[in-house]
Amino acid sequence: MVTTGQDRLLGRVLQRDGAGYRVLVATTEYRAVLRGRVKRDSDKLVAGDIVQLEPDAGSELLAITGVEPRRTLLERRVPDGRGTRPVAANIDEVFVVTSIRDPAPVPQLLDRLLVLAEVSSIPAAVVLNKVDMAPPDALVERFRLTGYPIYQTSAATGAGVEEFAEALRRHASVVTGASGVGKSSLLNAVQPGLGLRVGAVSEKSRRGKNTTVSAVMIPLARGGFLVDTPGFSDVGLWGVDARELASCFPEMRPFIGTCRFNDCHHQHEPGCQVLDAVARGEILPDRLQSYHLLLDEIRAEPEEWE
Ligand SMILES: Nc1nc2c(ncn2[C@@H]2O[C@H](COP(=O)(O)OP(=O)(O)OP(=O)(O)O)[C@@H](O)[C@H]2O)c(=O)[nH]1
Ligand SMILES: [Mg+2]
Ligand SMILES: [Zn+2]
Repeated sequence: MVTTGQDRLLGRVLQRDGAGYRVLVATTEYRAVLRGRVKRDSDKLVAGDIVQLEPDAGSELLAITGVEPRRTLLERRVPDGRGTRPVAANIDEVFVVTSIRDPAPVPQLLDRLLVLAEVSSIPAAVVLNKVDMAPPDALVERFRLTGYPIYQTSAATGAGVEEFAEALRRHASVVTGASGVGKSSLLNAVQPGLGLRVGAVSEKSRRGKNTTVSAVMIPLARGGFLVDTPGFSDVGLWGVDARELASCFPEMRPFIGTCRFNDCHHQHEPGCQVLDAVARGEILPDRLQSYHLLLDEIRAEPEEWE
């Protein structure tokens, strides 16, 4: 909640806007600019940040004089590089969105985005969009054992949009996923009149065209906030601890710590309970494969990154 404290005025950053920010105070939107000490940290402010504000003498703008500590931070990690780019702050739930077709789903990317949510300690859910184009069954099956909530939606027909909208209420959420999967379309379906730009999927490449270019937080009429993000398909996981990766796969968690070897990486070690669970059908081979790929990637990182 954004409140007026004793003599502190707090607002919520909706979006970066040129040199300033669109900031929401209660239900009124203002433009605000950084002033003084916080200016140094200016490029670090993101949608969802709660900022301290003061009237800016002689202008209609508000001055941002401080930033409240973040409850959570979703960061995009750039592959093949050390950089992280903050995407959204103070988020309660990450919705990883994929289309069933056009663009074709990339389960590996979904696993990456889910791991990213896990390492940020933010609960995640899966949204299977464009169910009007093809049956979602294979993807439903792929994520069934993870325990993540699965929403099946069509922004085109409205199917499943009500259930999705219900899940957004009362807290702050973000939609992530590749370009063209229908993130902005879904938001438009949840909140008619929003008018977010959507872009056709390229006929030639069958990929999205990066229509959304910056993260924007949208106050929802029914309560809650939703951040729309630009689609990205290159998600690195550098900096994630190899020993913690398995615990970012919820269906593996019950077996971690029960393997014969304490430092088991669940690859081909004897007495591995995770591998046994895969053999019993309690973990899908495809998810295990994702885990192995990400593990190799994390371990291949140069020392100096650690
Ligand atoms: N058939 C069908 N088309 C959809 C659906 N949702 C979105 N689309 C179409 O998919 C295309 C991409 O939609 P966007 O909402 O722009 O996708 P996005 O995920 O926001 O893409 P970026 O902003 O580039 O990350 C548009 O042509 C939409 O009309 C759906 O449920 N069914
Ligand atoms: Mg978009
Ligand atoms: Zn093991």
